[in-house]
Formats: sequence, structure tokens, C-alpha cells
Amino acid sequence: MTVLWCGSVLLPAGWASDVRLTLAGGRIAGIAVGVAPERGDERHAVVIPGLPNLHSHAFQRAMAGLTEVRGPEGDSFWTWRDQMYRAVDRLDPEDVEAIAALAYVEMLEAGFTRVGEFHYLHHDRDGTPYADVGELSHRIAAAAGATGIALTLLPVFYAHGGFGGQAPGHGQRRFLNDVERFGRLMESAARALAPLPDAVLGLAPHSLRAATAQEIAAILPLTAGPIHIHVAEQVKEVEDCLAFSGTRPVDYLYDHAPVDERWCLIHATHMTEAETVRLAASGAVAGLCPITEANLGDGIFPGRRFAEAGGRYGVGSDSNVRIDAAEELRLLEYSQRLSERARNVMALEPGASTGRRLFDAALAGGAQALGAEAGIALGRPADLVSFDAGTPSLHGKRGDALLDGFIFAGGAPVDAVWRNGAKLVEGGRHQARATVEAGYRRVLDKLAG
Ligand code: NGQ
Ligand code: ZN
Repeated sequence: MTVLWCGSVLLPAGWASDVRLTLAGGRIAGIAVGVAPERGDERHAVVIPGLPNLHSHAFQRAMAGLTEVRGPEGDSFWTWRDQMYRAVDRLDPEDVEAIAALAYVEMLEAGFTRVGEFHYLHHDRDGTPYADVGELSHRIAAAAGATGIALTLLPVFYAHGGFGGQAPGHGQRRFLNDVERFGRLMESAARALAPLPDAVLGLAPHSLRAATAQEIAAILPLTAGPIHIHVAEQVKEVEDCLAFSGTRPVDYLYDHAPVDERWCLIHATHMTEAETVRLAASGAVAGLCPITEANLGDGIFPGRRFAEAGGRYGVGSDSNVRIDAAEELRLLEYSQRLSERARNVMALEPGASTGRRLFDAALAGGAQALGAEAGIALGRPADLVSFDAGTPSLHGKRGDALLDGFIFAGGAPVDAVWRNGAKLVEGGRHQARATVEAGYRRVLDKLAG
């Protein structure tokens, strides 16, 4: 049992002062507000809940910073995707595990305590399945186990190279399954998660390009967990969907699948007003990945309209080109400011702190999307983040201003991170960083060699 005495804590009802938090069995077992510290309590100035990171492709961390040189013609999302396919070609199972471990260490250090791994790299380098079709799901689970991050594993169904069941390309061979083999992959993934505390299994049709409506219907019964899908990230996807069906992708998805609170629509960048309201009204979560969407030149999510319609959203680090929870939230707001030529857009109401609004939305939306609980309340997982209150960007701030400082003023305020009751990060550094970094360097050297 651990007891933390905290000067300020963000509880579901708001900020509370002088709080003793008792952690036992990985959960929050006691919350006493307005009390003095007792001997043996570990003291922290400011404690907030860990944030869910609702969308990651862990292996892409190894490409970070390597796709920023202009190519021969028209660099785009699609030329980046070709580079990504070439990187995928060379990864072995131990590489995937080592890269994922580094990504997960960085997530924990940033204040993310659960990751939704949208996992589509399944097969060997020539496209044949490993002896265990879920080999790489086991590697992802091993990386989560070694670093301590909570895992929602979303094995990805991927069968085609474009709308209408087009044949897949050579670069996609490691991703492909039919419905029958995907069923076996799901069984293997469930076994991979068995040793992890509070892991969740969902699934993900990759996109309307890679899975037909019939295939989506066929795989949905394989889980009672969350369902994620990439949708309407690029204008070309919208055009291709219109050419194929006469309907735009978000409308097409709602017309052909039972989209509700279990679903998370990743990106949903290019929507009409009607699609924006339709997504909001369904209770599904919009999975926004502002750093990656900026890096890939996707476009700007209609954030103001969506939030005004009561839409639920969370954030994900997606390509992992940079892993930073505060920066995802900052960029979400800044993209809205740039397009609306306004300030404090996502705060919605006079008097509301933008940082607090963004944080609350990403906490609730992220937890819903990952089939998990979040927030500091009795019985919930003890997934916590403390700030170094001495950092200049937080100096003198209280309450919501602490979140505004964390998100907008930067510095490196994350001090300690607890996950499942265990302190994994201290002084901003994960306890396994040195070993995990060494493994990651070996992979980068191999890929460069
Ligand atoms: C992915 N990533 O699956 O990794 C995608 C690119 C695709 C992002 N959309 C591939 N950010 O969508 O076909
Ligand atoms: Zn993605």
C-alpha cells in the first residue's frame, strides 16, 4: 500500500486541496480531502489522472525524423506511406518489440498511461504468417508488460488496397488476413493479453479502403470491446469513396455499420457539416492525432462545430513522430485558432479554461474509446501523473491554470507517473529507460546498416 499526500488533485468533480490518496492492489483505495499529511506519506504538489493515448502504430516510432527530406515530386501522405511500407519491410519480431518498448516508455514519461495500439503489422517479411499468427501481437503485449503501460490492443483487419475490394499492393503483404484467419489472430491476441493487468481487446477494420462493409460486418462479432477505424483522413480518400459509392466516407460508414459508443473514428478530418453532427450525435469518439495529422498534411478537423454539437473526442500519437500528450492537446487547439482566426476555441464557454476542457475531453473520450476507466476515483486504476510544481511554467499557478500551463506554456512538468499503482516514472524518467533505449539503438543501427 502506498499513500500519496498531494497539495492539489484533479478529481472528477474538480480540483481538491490537501488530499491523501491511498493506492492498493493497483487501484485507488482511499481519497481523503482537506487532511494533513501523515508520517510515511509520499508528498507531491500536483496530481492529475494519466491520459489515454487512443491511437498508436508503435513501429512507426523508428521512422521518426527520417521522412523529412523532400522527394522528387509532390511529397504527400501517400509518398510518406510508401516510405513507411519500405521501413515495415525490414522489421523482425524482436525489432517490433524493441521499438514499441521505447515508444511506450516515452508515452509514460509524457503522462499517457494507456495506449490503444492499432496493430496491423502481422506477418513475416515475405507476407507468410508466423507459426503463431498472433506473434507480433505477443510482441506488442510484451513491450506493454515490460514498460508497464496499460494496453488496449486493436488487432487490425486489412484485406484490400482500395475501395470496392481492390487487390492489395506488395507493400501491404504483412498486413493481410481473410475473415477466418483474422478470427484465429484474435484468439492469439487474447492469449497475449492474459498476463497483463487490465488489458482490453478490441478490433479495428483498418479503413474503408482496406475492409469492405461485408467484412466489417463479419468481424464485429469477434469482440465485445472497442472498434476503431481510420476514416476520411485525406481528400483523396473522400474522392475515392465518392467514386466508388456516391457517398462520402463518414456517411458511408454510418450507412453500412452500427456505429455507436463502442466506436472510435480515427481522424475523421474531412466531413461535411451533416457528417460532423452525425458523428457527434452517435456518441462515437473522434480519435484525433493532431501532431501526425500536421506532419502528414491531412487537414484540420472541424473541432469547434463538433464540440458545439456535443461530440466526444480524445487524442492519439498515431505515427509517434513525436510523443507528447500536452503537445497533442495544444496543437488541437492551435489548429482551430488558425482556421477560425480566434482564440480559446475548444473552451466553448466564457470563463472556461481551454486546457481544462481539452484535458477533460481527452480523458473521458480516450477512456471510452479504449474500453477503460480513467479519472481519480475510488476503485479506479491508480494511473496518475504528478507535476514538478517548481518548473517555471507552473510557478504560482493553481487549479485549471496548472493545465493551461502544462499544455500551453510547456517546459517539462511531468515528474512522476504511476500505473496500476506502481511508480514507473520518477524525475521525468522511466525506470527502464536505459535498457529500453539500448534495445532501440540496436534496431536503428540495424535499419541504417
Ligand atoms: C497507417 N497512418 O495505417 O499507419 C496510416 C497510413 C493508410 C495514418 N493514417 C496508411 N496516419 O492509411 O493507408
Ligand atoms: Zn493510424
